[in-house]
Amino acid sequence: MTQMLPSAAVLGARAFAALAGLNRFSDEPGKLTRLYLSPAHRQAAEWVKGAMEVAGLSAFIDAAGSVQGRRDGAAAGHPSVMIGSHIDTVKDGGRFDGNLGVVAGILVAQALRDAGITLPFPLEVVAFGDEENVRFPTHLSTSEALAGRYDPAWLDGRDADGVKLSDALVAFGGNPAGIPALARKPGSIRAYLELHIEQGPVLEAENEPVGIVTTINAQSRARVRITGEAGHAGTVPMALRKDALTAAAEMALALEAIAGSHELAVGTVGVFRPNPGATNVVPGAVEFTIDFRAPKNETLASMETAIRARFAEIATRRGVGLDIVPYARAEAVPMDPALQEALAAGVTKTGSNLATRRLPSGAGHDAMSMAAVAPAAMLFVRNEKGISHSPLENMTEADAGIAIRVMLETILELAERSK
Ligand code: HGY
Ligand code: MN
Ligand code: MN
Repeated sequence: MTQMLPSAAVLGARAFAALAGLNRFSDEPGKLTRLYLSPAHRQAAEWVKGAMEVAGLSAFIDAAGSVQGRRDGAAAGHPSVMIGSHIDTVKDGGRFDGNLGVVAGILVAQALRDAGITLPFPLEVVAFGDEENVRFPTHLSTSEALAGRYDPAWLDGRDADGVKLSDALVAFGGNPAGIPALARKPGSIRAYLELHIEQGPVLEAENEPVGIVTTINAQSRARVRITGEAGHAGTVPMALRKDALTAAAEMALALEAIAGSHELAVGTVGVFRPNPGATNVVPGAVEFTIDFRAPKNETLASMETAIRARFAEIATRRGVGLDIVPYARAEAVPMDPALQEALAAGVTKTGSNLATRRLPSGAGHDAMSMAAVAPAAMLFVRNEKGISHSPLENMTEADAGIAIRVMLETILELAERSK
């Protein structure tokens, strides 16, 4: 049966051609910025829906803005196997983060349809729209919708321009009231599989094209607001200042030190907005974000305690106000062991010389949400120097082809196991 299937080389070429089509849609000319519910997201969603239909899937854009495609199995009533990832990006992001996993699902469906193979279970492909959570204070909201864990408070969240998520969703063509109905019943999805670039250095360092994810690290994000006193940069004596920016800067360095002193942890201040932001004004306020992660939940909890204590001490000593507003928290999510084995079988069938390397994920993924409603597993594919969330993100067509062929072989392995 597998002789009818496209080779890894053909799949890689198809993937790069599809990504070139999909990545025309950006909110910023000359960069790849495709934020949730933006005009570029709408264009990309329409493109994905069309590509799904060409591949033999019936497809629609759902109430939360994700694109869902489905091809029925040989018999009714079986739980589906879903391949998913996301088509939203960070600002000035890379071409492969999320997009590759969606294109992979479409190409797997197309290859099975072209080979005349009907699976014993429905095959679904989903392009989630809010995995990066860059525009609104949400956390994996579109996959959480399918997991039945959508937080209605997200609808009231606002972006940097003050646009409310619910208003943006309606303008996009979505339907806030229709989100609860997106929740999948436990047992209705037999497996959720996601192909994603590693966004780290391990596979490249070990000269392996693919790897199997064991666990997705725990993570927490918060918005922090520092309130000091704006003043004339030329007249306010240093000893009398309540400089919000220098207080925030000391907190950013404290986060860095805390992350550095916890095992395999990371901590990042990615957004830093001083106000009013004028050369000759002592900043009266600063809004910044913190993002910290660790492989173990208890490490994350210890970091959170240290962060709150250090930030409070700095605020008191400097006489500024401190407001920490957490908006996203995810426990570490182990990947399903049986699905990891199915992926390992898919790797071996693709190339006996390929290692079934296991490794954790420092990055978050929609698989964290989907693991709440289905067994979930992820396949990593090597990307150049592990660079991601950057226009320098790159990978080879050959590796993309190998990874998509592994996904194809894994789906066939699951079909075999359901006999
Ligand atoms: O931030 C993350 O871990 C993911 O890329 N959204
Ligand atoms: Mn991603
Ligand atoms: Mn990302």
